[in-house]
Amino acid sequence: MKFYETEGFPNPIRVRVALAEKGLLDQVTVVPVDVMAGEHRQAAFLAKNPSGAVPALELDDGTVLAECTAITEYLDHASGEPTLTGSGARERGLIAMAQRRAEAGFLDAVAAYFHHATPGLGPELETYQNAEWGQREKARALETMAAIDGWLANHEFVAGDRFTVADITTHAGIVFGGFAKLEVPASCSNLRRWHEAVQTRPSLSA
Ligand SMILES: N[C@@H](CCC(=O)N[C@@H](CS)C(=O)NCC(=O)O)C(=O)O
Repeated sequence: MKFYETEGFPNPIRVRVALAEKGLLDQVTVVPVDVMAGEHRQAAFLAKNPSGAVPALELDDGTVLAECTAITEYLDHASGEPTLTGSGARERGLIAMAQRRAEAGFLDAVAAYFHHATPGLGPELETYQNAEWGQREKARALETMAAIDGWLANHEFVAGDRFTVADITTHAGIVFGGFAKLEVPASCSNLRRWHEAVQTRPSLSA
């Protein structure tokens, strides 16, 4: 498999963590994509992923998967028992709910703040900005951090009692917060404690 990524960027990190959790890192060839040089918007990459975003995963039969949740779903079912996306109807539903809330309300909201209300990736790449919307998304990200903090008051992990795709998405939100200079507030002590703990997992330092 080919893993198209930009090292250190939040969304590729989601797939890198999923690959490590599933023990599949040694089965991918990493293909670096130079986002800062605009490579993701050039024809060769758009032919792989018309969304013009990293990451993408090209399977050995040529199929290209994009969108981290879809890639994680594939990896989770491609190798052994599903662990990251749950097993059984109830657990799968709960994990998908937590994942989506963390993605839309936190990770994507931080991304919108970064791209619209800060210099983002710079004038060459940020061709449309709407600062007012970016600020609204910043507020949404802070609200969602508080919500996740509440979930973590009762559970060890974001979607319950085991590490799942919802934890990966939340970790990526915090990584993106680093790009946007939007830290987890001190009031979110559960979220901070959780993040310190999950960072000790080998998959997060892979
Ligand atoms: N929803 C997509 C988001 C992908 C995404 O936005 N990736 C960022 C890197 S973290 C990107 O390619 N940005 C390029 C740009 O903003 O021009 C996913 O789950 O993969």
